Amino acid sequence: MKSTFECIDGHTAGMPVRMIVSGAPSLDGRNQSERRQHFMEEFAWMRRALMFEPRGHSAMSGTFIYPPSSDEFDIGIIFIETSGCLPMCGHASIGTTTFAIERGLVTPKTEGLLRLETPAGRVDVEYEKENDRVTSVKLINIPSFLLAKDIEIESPDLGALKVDIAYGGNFYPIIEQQENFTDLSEFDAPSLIRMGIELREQLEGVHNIVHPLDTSIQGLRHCMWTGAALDSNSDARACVIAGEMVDRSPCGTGTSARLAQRAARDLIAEGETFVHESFIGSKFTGTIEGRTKVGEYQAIIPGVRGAAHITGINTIFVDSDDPFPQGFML
Ligand code: PYC
Repeated sequence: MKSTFECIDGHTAGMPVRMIVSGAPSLDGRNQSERRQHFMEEFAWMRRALMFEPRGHSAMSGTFIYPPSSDEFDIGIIFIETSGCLPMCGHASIGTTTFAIERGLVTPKTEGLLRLETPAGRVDVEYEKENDRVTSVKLINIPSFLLAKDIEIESPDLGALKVDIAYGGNFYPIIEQQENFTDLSEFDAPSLIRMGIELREQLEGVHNIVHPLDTSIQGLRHCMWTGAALDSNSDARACVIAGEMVDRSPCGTGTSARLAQRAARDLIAEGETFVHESFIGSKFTGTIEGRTKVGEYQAIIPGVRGAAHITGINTIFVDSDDPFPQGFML
């Protein structure tokens, strides 16, 4: 038996996006959140086949696109990563919007605005075009909030640390520069990954990390180490550990979480920008688009602007004769 997937490959700020345009499984559910549950229960093999080696690699990330569940949206999305199915992914939303518009795969109701139905909720995406090229994309992300601040934790490598946890579509422990962690630039990527995984496990043991309005969103799959920007025009740098790899982009949901954290700490206001650099120096520009509440939490509506590029068209086969139909990870 052979399955065939037509894909558009590209990247957002250096982070891969593989948008699968044919071969998506039919999913049960009244919305993308329920469809995500069905996908995770029955189609994990498909995610592994398309993300893992030899068809993907340890930092691969992608999306399936679906007709939306109502007129309120233009397109439905399921996010797939090497680490699982995220409720929301910012860099993949920027990439998917760019690729779908450039390739004419979706006709938005309003030119310049694509309304995404993601498992975490509605995400409006404003895009700018020059001829056929989408040059800039701004996500108006889901309400984001600071869940907990100044959690004291003992890192086996670094000693005593203070950590905030914020939500921006996923939950992020954020380690700002402090006495025992002066800058992410002092560590290599493997050390940041190892320490990030350790810290996540420790925090999950001491803190209940659940979205107040959607209990299907819980736990920590990410971690954000911070540092001084490389470029004097940027505000700060972050190394986001997603699953077991480093996000090459500044991370859309991570940038949203950091904006929520900074807003809660009165470090940014509406009308100001926050230029966030990734581990490799690529950039997203964050803004505060509005304020709201999520359950008991004061929240913001984050804006995240970035750009994406198509690198190729890929037809992927998954053949049952292949010794690695579900791929592998080292
Ligand atoms: O951009 O939101 C994001 C993201 C999540 C994991 C990797 N990138």
